[in-house]
Amino acid sequence: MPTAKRATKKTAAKTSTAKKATATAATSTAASANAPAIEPATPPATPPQSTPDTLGAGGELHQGVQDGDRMTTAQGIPVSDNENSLRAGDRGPTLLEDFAMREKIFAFDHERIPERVVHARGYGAHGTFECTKDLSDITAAHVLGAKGRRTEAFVRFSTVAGSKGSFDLARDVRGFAVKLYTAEGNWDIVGNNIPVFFIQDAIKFPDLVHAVKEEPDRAFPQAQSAHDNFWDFVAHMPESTHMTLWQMSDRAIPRSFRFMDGFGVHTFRFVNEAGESTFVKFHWRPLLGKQSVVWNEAVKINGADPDFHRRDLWNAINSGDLPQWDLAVQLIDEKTADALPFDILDPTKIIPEEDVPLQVVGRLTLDRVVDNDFAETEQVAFCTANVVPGVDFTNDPLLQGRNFSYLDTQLSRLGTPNFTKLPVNAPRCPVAHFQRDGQMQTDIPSGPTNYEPNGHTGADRGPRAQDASFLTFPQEVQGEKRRIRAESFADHYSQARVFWESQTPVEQEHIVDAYVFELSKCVDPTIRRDVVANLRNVHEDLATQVADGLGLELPPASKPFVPVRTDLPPSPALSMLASPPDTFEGRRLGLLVTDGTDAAVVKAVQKAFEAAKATVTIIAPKVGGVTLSDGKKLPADELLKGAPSVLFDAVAVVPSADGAVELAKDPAAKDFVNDAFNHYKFIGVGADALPLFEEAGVPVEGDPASPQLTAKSAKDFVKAVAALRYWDRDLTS
Ligand code: HDD
Repeated sequence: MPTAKRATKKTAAKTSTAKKATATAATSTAASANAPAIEPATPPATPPQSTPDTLGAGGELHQGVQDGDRMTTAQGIPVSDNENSLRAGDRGPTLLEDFAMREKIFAFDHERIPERVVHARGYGAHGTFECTKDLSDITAAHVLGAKGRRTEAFVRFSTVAGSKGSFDLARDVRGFAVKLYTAEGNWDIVGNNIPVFFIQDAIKFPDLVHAVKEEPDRAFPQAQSAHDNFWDFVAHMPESTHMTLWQMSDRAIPRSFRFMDGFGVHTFRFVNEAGESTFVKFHWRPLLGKQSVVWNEAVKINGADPDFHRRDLWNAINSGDLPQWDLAVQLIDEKTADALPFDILDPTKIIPEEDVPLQVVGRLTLDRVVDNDFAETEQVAFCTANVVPGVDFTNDPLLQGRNFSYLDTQLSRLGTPNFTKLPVNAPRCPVAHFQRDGQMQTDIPSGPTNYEPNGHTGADRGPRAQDASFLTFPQEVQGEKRRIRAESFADHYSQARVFWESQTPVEQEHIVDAYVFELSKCVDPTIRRDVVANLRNVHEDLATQVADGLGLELPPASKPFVPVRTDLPPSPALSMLASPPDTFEGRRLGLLVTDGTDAAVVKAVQKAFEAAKATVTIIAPKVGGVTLSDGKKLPADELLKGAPSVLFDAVAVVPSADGAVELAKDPAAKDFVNDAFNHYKFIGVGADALPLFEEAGVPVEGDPASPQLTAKSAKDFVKAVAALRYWDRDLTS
């Protein structure tokens, strides 16, 4: 822990010293860039000499890289010139002796570490978890042991398939990994925004990931599942059917990390102080509700702002609009588990909320962006095996495999078992163990005793008292050693059917469209046929509509291992649109203005949306802004050409009469209103805006979600946009 503490202190001091270092470098640059001599006019002061009693300048150990007030090499040697390498003569060869240049390029050459084999593209933030319900009767976990107890947290969101530089709005599962730095060690809940998984056994994970990532011979498609390998795998793995339905739903194209669920996926175990166990499923539920984009929007967002999700999180946290999730648990005793129609160890199944209700036990608030993306977000290392006393595993075969995989992968990514010393990974409680050495050991454990038991380090250095330690739940285990899949895992379609039946017609249409799009990208037509053959076991309506969309003759259904259950009731909780957020809080309005726009309207809209805790982005034909009707200048946040309507949750178009005529000639303005309309968004139509809508062919007149926007109606407009989309808009008219 000393490492973490030191690092935190330095972070505070960092900003000012970093600025100073930059200023120093800039001065020397100005002095030396055009000058023939390599020596700066004023040589830097000689550093104090180390004596046997001191370490470096102040006798302190320095580990920060921006601590000093002048530029040095990593060895601490003051650098005289950061512009010119050391040469023999002013036009002569560069000398190998130039240790400063060689060290700088050496460090640069090694700046990158291997990206995560999955979830490479991610974005992290710090936060706090607060226990809102004392759960000590169910679990000994300290973090949940007292209402109001607060615990430091770090969260990393991610896409799965794309590389680190891919775009944010891929149709993909989102990772939702939470690290809780509890008083009893780090607890990681390494989850996704979808509550089930593609496969039941970890041994299939490499196959799944190989199939979904770019095809190995051609290295494309990148960050997309719409290709032969993925759907070929799916067609041959009926257990993936349930998850692919979720993946084809709008859950896989979230509007923002802030508006999506998180799930622990597996069934875990809580164990209380008396040693009693309860099965548990973890759910993170966004306080601002769930929201997704539509596919056509996702495609365009990826072009307009590939960093849409990370920018959203960064802006929200920095503007004090702190994202929050409730942690809810489903608690299941052995008897309830036995009565469920599915095996709770099977990660391709959910437990419907209607059967086992959710209980909220805590709240997560993200309140701080990272100081450094590499040091924190890239180097953070999660592991499903990081559990604390009171939390334990089940025999879910996917979870068991994961427990091995995460620790293992950190070695190839971070290069050393000492990754636990990195500030973002270090526990915030004292640690005491006898693990020593290894690459990049930053601690200097003193004394000769590196073993236990011993007679020197005292009782507190040995294993802690049993009751305060992690005790594995003593579940009885017996059976023959065999490679076998339990019969209770054999039903691959019934819950997929429940999911389909629980969606609203709009959501079902989106699922069908997604299957049609993805399968249309498969070059081998047998893959389309085989996938649709599986879908016939889910629901005939789904299979028929997908086949129709593909222009495919309906193939015979594939043979399920066990009969599909058609008697299971729908679960309304599975639909996002059945219980929409009904708030515009945390969302963004794009307000398109021109010279001469009515100042009163702008003011009223800004006021109304601010009161609704939403953001208004001013968009204008020129980023310098516009002059409003009252003669005042209004700076723009965005240039119209750089801010298509896909970047906003709702738009308002309030040009002056002359401005509307100009906008009507501008393709960017026409796209702006066309897309907003086609993406079912609410559109506030200014009194003089109609020429633009007419020229763009957007029939806003009579459209209930495109009301006239005046200074007086701004408050009504902000209420209306809380519906987020007007799905009943008839796009054929
Ligand atoms: Fe995994 C990363 C979530 C199955 C092996 N996984 C990773 C991350 C998340 C998940 C959120 C990113 C963590 C971060 O932000 O650093 N993974 C899941 C979920 C799964 C799942 C919810 C199923 C329920 N994963 C899974 C299996 C295996 C892995 C079955 C291997 C047997 N996952 C990994 C990994 C990664 C990883 C290769 C890549 C980078 C890392 O771990 O640290 O070990």
